[in-house]
Amino acid sequence: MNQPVMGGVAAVNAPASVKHQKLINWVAEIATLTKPQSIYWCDGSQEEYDRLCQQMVASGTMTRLNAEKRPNSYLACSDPSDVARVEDRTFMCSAAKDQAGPTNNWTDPTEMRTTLHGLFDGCMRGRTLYVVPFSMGPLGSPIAHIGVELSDSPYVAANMRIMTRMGQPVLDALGSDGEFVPCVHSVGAPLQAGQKDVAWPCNPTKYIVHYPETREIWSFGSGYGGNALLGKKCFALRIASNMGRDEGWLAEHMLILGVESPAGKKHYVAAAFPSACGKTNFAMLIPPQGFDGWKVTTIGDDIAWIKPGADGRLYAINPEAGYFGVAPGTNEKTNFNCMASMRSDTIFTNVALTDDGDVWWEGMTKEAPAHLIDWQGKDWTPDIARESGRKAAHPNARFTVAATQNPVIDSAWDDPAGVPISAFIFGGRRSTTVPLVTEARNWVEGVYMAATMGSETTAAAVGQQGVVRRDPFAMLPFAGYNMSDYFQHWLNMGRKIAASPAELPKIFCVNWFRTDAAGKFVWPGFGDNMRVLKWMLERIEDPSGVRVGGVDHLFGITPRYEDVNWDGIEFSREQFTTITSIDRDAWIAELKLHDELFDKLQQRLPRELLEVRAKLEKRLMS
Ligand code: O2Y
Ligand code: MN
Repeated sequence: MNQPVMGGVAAVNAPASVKHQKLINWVAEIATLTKPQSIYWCDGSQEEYDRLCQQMVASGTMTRLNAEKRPNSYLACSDPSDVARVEDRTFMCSAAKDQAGPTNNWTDPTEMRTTLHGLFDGCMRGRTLYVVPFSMGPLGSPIAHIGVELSDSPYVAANMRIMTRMGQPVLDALGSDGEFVPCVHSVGAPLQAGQKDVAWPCNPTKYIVHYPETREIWSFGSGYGGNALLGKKCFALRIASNMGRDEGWLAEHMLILGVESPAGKKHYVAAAFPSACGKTNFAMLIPPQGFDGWKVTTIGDDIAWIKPGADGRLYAINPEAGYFGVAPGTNEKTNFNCMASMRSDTIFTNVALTDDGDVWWEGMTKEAPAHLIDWQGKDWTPDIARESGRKAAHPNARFTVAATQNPVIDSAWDDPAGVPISAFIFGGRRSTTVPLVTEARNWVEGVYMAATMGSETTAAAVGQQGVVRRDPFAMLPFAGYNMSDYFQHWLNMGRKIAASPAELPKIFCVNWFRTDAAGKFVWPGFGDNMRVLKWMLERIEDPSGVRVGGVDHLFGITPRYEDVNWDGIEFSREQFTTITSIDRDAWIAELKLHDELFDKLQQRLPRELLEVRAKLEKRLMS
């Protein structure tokens, strides 16, 4: 229930069940600064979610989709200026600049607090402040952590209910003195008395700010995705990576999947890929023909929190409870399970509306509908698209859907203990140079592979296309502290596991994107990635390579043609050579690119990685 304004400041009026005085005081403090019209504490119920969505339909923020086509689903279209994460406006405000390191934007925290105080003063006027208590990970899990987001956006409150465990159970878990990460969010669009609201309020001035020492997040000006749903990139990666470094665990930009053989042998792997490399597709992979009895199941599609267990092994949870995936390109062939997940109870953002009240995006069907309303509310036809190049859906259009709607959700996805990780996979988009799959010879060489990971830029990103950018561990925009120290943390974690009775997880590097002389992808990808996964699993089960072999080359071990299962596909030895060969000249050039990254990171770079670099060069030159 909204609370009345008292003496110019909205009454905090926390529910009687809230016993956490520090939380109540903090809500009062932020309300005094931001001056909302009312304060609403979210309980996370279905009734509340339905009510918020109905309110947004009435205000024009959302359109309810045809209940027969897409039950209980909505379309929200953002302001055209507010469509993606704003990396250049994202700051890690550590006390010292070198704590943030050369890959993060940094501003002195005192200076930033002054700037933000000015922006947040009165920024929620005329709006409701939603108190959104959320848990990243199963409530009560030793791997999970709690946050509270104060936001003036009902779109954020509704999305947070899908993306996290949100509401009253979290307040109950907090009790009177539980720890939480405070997250303050405003769209930065106060309303004067009588002023009519717009469908998607936001502000051209944007700040996504993290204070790593005090574990705080402040976000101003955007209502979109990673900028506004603060549990995701801001907490689960940037702040959590700081927590992980200090407490001895890992917060990673990784999907987690389970893979089970017909004999019932099951392993979990965590995989890191930069954007536009098919992470959600890999997390929901359907094994191809010839793999009868093999099962792939999803724990998570984007983020992994990984802590050492009492037995020394690494245990992972998906801190999220939903998927905020890219819609364009998703279809029944590329990701059947994802399409099945969003048949109902989904919030779509920036896709197109069909004439019969459903949604559509580029790549959803072979043929586009004859008429649509595009994501900017304009008429769209295939002819208009041909003439103007205008897309029906924004390339970064999204769906928000609960993980429980995924038909291949793993039975342990919500297990507070997490799942044991047998291997890490790192991948990028490379048309040349990097083989289909390589197993690292040891942990340090695996960390080197991940640290020097590169990916070719695509049309999805601003700037030149086809240029190789380094994206260490796929964490370039998300590592919340100095990247060199992050590498050191991975090396330290390996040392710790090696000193325990547990087996070190294997590390693999993959590249689904090698092309032939005509520039065409050689590897079919999607479900056929199962062939690579199977080889990895066999290597995990048989580390000495007695039963399943490979060739030892410059930077690791790659399967021979006969080491891969080719049932159900025609894929020649020559094709296999095209995607696994090591070109000496290309690798000499590649090492120079590694040097560019290392030069940027300079003196804090771990010595072990420079030693691997030197060894690689020696092998190349011999
Ligand atoms: O544009 C946004 O705000 C979404 S970014 C995102 C969303 C889901 C999963 N991954 C990402 C990403 O940028 O890595
Ligand atoms: Mn991501």
